[in-house]
Amino acid sequence: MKGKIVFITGASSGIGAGCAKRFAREGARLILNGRNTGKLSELNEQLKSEYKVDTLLLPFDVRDRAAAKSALDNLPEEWKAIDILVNNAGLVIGVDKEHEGNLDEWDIVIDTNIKSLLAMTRMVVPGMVERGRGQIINIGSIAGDAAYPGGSVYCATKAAVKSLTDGLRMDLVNTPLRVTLIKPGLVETNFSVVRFRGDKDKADNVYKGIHPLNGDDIAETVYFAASVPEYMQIAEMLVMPVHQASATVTYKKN
Ligand code: NDP
Ligand code: 8X3
Repeated sequence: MKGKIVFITGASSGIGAGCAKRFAREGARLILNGRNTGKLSELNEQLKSEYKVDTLLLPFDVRDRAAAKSALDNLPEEWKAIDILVNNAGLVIGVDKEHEGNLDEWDIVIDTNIKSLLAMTRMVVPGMVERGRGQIINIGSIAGDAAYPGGSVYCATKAAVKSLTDGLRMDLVNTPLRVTLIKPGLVETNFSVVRFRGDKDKADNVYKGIHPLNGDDIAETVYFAASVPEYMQIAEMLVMPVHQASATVTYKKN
């Protein structure tokens, strides 16, 4: 892993930040994306002091195609040969019923989780094909396996991530590139705070009575998928807390 260039979208928080730390520990070089430049800088300082890692902060909104293209086209020469793309930036807003929710909020969710992931893939993967090496690791979700009430749009976006991942793996089958889908279950990050539009109590309630995973746990699985021998391809991993069996079946102690 030493010296490999890993590009992580949504690295300013949760799973993305966990991935940054995990790859930093192994001496990778990191391109870190997110919108919140304050949080990215904080993470960067931590990475520099703990792991003496080589980093490049690339703050842009992944939905902004022009900003993304400009950032990637203008990468300094020594950062261009991206080895691993972690398509992690994603979110959901609300738990509204499909016939009652806010279309503008759902545009944000669909644009971030599907269209931006596709755009990043389209912009980064051709270079990997040219160089004859690379891996794309998409962060899907258990929510992509089956819809649940109040989650249909988010679930649909993560089902789309599964299809995009499977299709890409097929399209790249005659290349040395690897394509991985990680599907986390309950992970305590900022995800639920965003889902409940900043209501921390409601967000905390999601994880009451159960020991959820954290961003570092998922980072471990991402790193595992990246570190197996090159002839081996981890296609898909579903990762849950012990007391979770599906998106809707959990055992919570009072
Ligand atoms: P967090 O809210 O902690 O992190 C989300 C990250 O995505 C942040 O770094 C945020 O950065 C970034 N992001 C969101 N929108 C944009 C954007 N438009 N442009 C650039 N970056 C963006 O949540 P998680 O770490 O939990 O979420 C990471 C991924 O994991 C998501 O795809 C989510 O769907 C998925 N997931 C999460 C689960 C969970 O239970 N937590 C379970 C299954 C999957 P910033 O705000 O700085 O832009
Ligand atoms: C997030 C997990 O169960 O809230 O992807 O949909 S869940």
